[in-house]
Amino acid sequence: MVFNKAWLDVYFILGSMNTAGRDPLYVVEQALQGGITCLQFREKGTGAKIGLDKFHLAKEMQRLCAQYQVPFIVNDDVGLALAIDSDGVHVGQEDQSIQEIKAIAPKGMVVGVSAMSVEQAIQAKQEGADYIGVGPIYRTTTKADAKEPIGLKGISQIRAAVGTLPIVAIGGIQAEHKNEIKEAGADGVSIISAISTARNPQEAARSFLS
Ligand code: 3NM
Repeated sequence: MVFNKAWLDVYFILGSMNTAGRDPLYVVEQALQGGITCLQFREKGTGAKIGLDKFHLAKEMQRLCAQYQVPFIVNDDVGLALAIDSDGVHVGQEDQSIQEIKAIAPKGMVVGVSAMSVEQAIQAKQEGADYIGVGPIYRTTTKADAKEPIGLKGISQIRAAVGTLPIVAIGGIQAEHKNEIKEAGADGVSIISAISTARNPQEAARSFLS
């Protein structure tokens, strides 16, 4: 799958701890049926799967995504991304550098990076990130160590600094926020809880479509 910023439109992120006790594959399939444009597997925090369990869950999610022709991205775990040949890998500021990843990843593998400031965004662009995830836009309780929200102003400032580099916004995002976020300069929205804990994840995913 060739990267296109349309991937970022409704970018759903999920780990097995984010599903309000439900089977993550059930939630993923619901979200796929609701029209998400990308899935990121983010298996982090207390109780997160590791080793073979993590590998198998990733493979199952990847299989579902392939069925719906939706790109599949692995958070942080470059080894896992390479092992299953995911469409992409997303890393934070504390993870492996973009150059290191690009040096070992297959040519078409997308590399996304989190950026919380204009400086980090510019650096990610210079290092060759294919897209950046910027946030948190609003307050969120999903990520324990989330920083102060950067708001819509933060998005506009980063957009002005990085030109056409694809941007996806993250943090506390609900469907009604999408328009203002896109107007501020993002190409799409990343969501965890508004879809993953929704009573009906399919409807919740659909509510994010333009
Ligand atoms: N990263 P929700 S905020 C994974 O600011 C993540 O970099 C963030 O979850 C950042 O949609 C966040 O439930 C959590 O708020 C997003």
